[in-house]
Amino acid sequence: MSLLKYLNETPKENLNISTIAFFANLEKVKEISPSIAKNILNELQDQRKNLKLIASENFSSLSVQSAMGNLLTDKYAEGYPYNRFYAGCDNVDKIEEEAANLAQELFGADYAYVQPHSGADANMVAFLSILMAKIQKPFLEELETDLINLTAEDFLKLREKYGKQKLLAMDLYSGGHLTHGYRFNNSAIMFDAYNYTVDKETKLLDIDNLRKMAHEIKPLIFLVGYSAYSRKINFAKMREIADEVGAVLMVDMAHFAGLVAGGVFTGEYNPVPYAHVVTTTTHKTLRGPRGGMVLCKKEFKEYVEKGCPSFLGGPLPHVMAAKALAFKEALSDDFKKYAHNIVKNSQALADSLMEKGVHIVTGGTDNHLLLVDVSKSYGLTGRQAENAVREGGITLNRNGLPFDINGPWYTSGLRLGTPAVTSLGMGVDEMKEIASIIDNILKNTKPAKTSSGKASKAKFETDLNIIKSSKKQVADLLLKFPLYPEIQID
Ligand code: DSN
Repeated sequence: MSLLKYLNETPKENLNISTIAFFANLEKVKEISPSIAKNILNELQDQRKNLKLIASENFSSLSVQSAMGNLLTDKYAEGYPYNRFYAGCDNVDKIEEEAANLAQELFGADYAYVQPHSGADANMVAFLSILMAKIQKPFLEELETDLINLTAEDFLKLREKYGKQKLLAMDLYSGGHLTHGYRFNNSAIMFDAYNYTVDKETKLLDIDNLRKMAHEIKPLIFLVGYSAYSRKINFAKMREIADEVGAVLMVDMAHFAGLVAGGVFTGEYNPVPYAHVVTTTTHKTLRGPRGGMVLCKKEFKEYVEKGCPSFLGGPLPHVMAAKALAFKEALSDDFKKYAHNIVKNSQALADSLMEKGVHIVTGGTDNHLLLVDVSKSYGLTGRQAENAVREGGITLNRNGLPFDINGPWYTSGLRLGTPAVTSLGMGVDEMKEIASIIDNILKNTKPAKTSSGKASKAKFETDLNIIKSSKKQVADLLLKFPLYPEIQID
């Protein structure tokens, strides 16, 4: 259907602004590239047809999306509000200021920097700010000079000092992130990086071991946070450890920011009062546009606000506008209910799977995600399980598990998350149904044999009748909880 057809064929009282806007946008895209327009439409259909359990994704509101798709993308605004390197930034100043103020209100932070384009960028801005506050500042003070007047020789000395700094963060397989000192990432090039793991038996963070490592290593930055750990963390204890060894406590709450904003993680489980610097994405549990943000204590503000030039180029004004809307949405009572329901749903999903004998890492979840050990439960790799489940209409991602012997490509796990299905309005009953669909597919899937007769790590055989019935079950479920019902297209 086209915009004109929709306008002509729909009774005036049924015309819907979201549908008109969606069609109008597609028509404009189509003028230049019909294939891109087609893929945008296909993505909507894909997300409507398949059930999204990717723990790091969500469905942002149509208002958030509208704030993102407009002329603000054309504006350069390097600098920060009211201190720009370009003329004509008056409107962007107001937008960035509003987004930052709302973020400060939402999280109770001293300062919010809303320019980072992603969580990885936010982490880089945070790392550099900490290096400047803790290494550069005293170095310059001692020499009674500034960066511009520093001699080439002394600048080399400063660079040598930067290179010797230690980062202590969670190991990737224990649930940490690539930017937390993984060897293939810039964080391991910038820092002398050390990783703590979870306990071999319980797969939980081992605070005593963490404390021991922190005392041995004495890192400049003690980084806490995860992208695949299903438990809450006591940040008061983490701050205690950081203080004992004189480290800066940095928390990456990219995954659970929505649970902090929504009042699920409070008191000692809320990182903002305890950490010196907090980084996050804005598009996961927080349900905003794709982007990043840094929150910090006053002491770090003068460095964090200079994310450009330290790491970033021009900010994305359209995304900052969308962040402001998302923060406003997150300040509502509805969002609080939503955040609590995310956790109720992930616990229901974990419980239902465990009732079927499925092995869930750590035996459950306190947050929005759970890790299924598909190797122990079904004799499959994560890659086989991810693909089999997708054939049955469920989109999720494979994930390495603590001490995974299958490596980061094949993996032994699936990571399931409930932010998106909760946004659709699903509840505990639906989680039970989803658990049955997943279990039914996976218990009827097995590794295919390679030409040498070994079990393949990628190929699999599955029961096509079960795939067909699962798809139907998923479709029926999604019919009851439609994505963007305001957009009425076939
Ligand atoms: N890709 C994100 C995730 O899925 O957790 C982290 O960067």
